[in-house]
Amino acid sequence: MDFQPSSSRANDDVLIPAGTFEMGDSFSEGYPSDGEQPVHPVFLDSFRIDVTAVTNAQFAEFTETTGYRTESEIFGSSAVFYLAVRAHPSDILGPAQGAPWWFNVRGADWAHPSGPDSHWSDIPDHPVVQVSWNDAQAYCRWASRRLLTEAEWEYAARGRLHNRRYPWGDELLDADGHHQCNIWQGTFPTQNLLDDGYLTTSPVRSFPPNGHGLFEASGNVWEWCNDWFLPKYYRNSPDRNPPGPTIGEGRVMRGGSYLCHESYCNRYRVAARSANTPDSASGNCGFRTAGGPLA
Ligand SMILES: [Ca+2]
Repeated sequence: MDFQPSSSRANDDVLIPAGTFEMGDSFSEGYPSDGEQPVHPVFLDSFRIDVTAVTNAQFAEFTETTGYRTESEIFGSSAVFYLAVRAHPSDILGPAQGAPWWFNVRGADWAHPSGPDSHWSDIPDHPVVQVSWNDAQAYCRWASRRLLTEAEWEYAARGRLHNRRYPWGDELLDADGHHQCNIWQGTFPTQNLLDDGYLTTSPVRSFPPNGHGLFEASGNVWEWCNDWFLPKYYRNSPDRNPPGPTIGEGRVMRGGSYLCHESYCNRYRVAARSANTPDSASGNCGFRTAGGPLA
């Protein structure tokens, strides 16, 4: 299901026209602690958005041009899903506390996304992962781009649809039974049936685009947004170009990943929210960029 060849240069992007949408979970399916409600109208000025997440090839151009070292490279290790690890056993430093399906792997970084025995050049058209929010900001500065606000992300991901569950509608499968995004099928985290074809990342443009032409807005990898994360933000956020809270501990992540499953993390829905600290990186989080002034 490859729709177009992906570019190793600057991303293709599309203009999202100004408009108003209903932001939030109108199905009451989110985890209450995530703060997906109340649903509230938001007006946004127009902006541009990448049609795909930033790829390994694009991130490689950034690091080769600038010499930039990501935070995982400086730390010397990063989080890899246990079934994806490609490393000598001595480089597996142990499971993450509270999430034993994540192994902290020495030598895992954006260029070695599954550990030292993996390399980005084998998967140049996959989204870059093992990048922190700070790394994503560094890329954006180099590319004269910026991260999306959380409201921009949701507005674009909805693809001209209103109050729907996913970027393409309300059902996970299309009329022919095909998967529309890369998530987890089976029993998390032990058995992945691979019905959608992928255990971990898929190439960008592997699944049909939404109504704005955005690929993989749902599933595949989480995408960093610019905002601080505050679960109660929707209760009194601005109704025009909300910039996110002024303070926080984590930065917003959107879209869910190949590890999402209804039983464990149903955050592949378009209203779903999550966050991580800005220096964190993992094998299932990347980003896409925006153009135009930040709200
Ligand atoms: Ca999958």
